[in-house]
Amino acid sequence: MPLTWEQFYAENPPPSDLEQTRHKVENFCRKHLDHGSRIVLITSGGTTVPLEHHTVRFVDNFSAGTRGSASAEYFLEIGYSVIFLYRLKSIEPYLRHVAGAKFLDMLEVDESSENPTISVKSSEVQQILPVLRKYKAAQESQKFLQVGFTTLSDYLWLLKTTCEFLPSFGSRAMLYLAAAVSDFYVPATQMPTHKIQSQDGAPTIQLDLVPKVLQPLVSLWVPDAFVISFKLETDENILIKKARGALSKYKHKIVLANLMDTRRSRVVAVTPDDQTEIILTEEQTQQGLEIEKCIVDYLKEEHTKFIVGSTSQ
Ligand code: PAZ
Repeated sequence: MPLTWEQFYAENPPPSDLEQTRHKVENFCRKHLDHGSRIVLITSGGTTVPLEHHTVRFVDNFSAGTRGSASAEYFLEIGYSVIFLYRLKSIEPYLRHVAGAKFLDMLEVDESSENPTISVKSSEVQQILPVLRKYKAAQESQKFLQVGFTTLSDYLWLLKTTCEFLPSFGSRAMLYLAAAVSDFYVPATQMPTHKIQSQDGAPTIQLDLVPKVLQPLVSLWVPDAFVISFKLETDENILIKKARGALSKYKHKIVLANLMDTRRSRVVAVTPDDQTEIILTEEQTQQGLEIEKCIVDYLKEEHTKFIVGSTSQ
């Protein structure tokens, strides 16, 4: 029998710094509530499932955090306050444009004086400047809060904790659940304390089902919010059926359905009585447009209708 979500939280301890994070999220939400702004909680990247308490090995998934980090930039651009719940060391907003070894190639050193100076090569300024401007604007607006996780259990604790502060935004809160969250895990009670030893032979690892926290999230934690989940599949034949199944089970607003191979160019927004294809053409990609911009523009409109509908009731 899979655990209920309550049992999962009872059996898996929170991250050690949960209270500090709770404090940060509370302050952030309080600050932006005053200004009546919309807020979005974005989850991004994949969770790990440790195989040992002193973790050397873990089960991971492919998600790089591109969807979440690009979307965060676009939500900030249109005025949302953004809580970015992301897998540590996955792709981050703004940094994603300059990450990697190429960044060092963009710099030059002047060692002609006693105090060497470092500057951006003039040939690179046009690439860095727009990103830097957007990053600085996000920092100055103080509308961007990053909260990091690594394991599945930390993710679920941080998600629940963040949700404590969203109900005061009512329908102005959006949840954009793009993280790839493991469906399976090794319960703490069945995990060895120390590194699994090869001399003991090939291990048999039994994975249990993770309870679906989308259910309490929608019905209990943030009942008035505009909740969007993602559905990833590799088989086109089951994609929309699975998205519809999730909508009817959890009763949230939209499932953004995508296939792994085409996720950068096609997402289907499935609602209870409709579906809208969001497609990026080859030409648009070449012009530098990202599908996340189209997704965020679409969601902004849908969120507006939702807020209007909620306040007129
Ligand atoms: O992080 P990424 O850009 O590499 O991938 C994004 C994604 C495919 C993880 C996301 O669009 C998604 O579908 N998330 C939900 C996955 C799921 O079905 O649990």
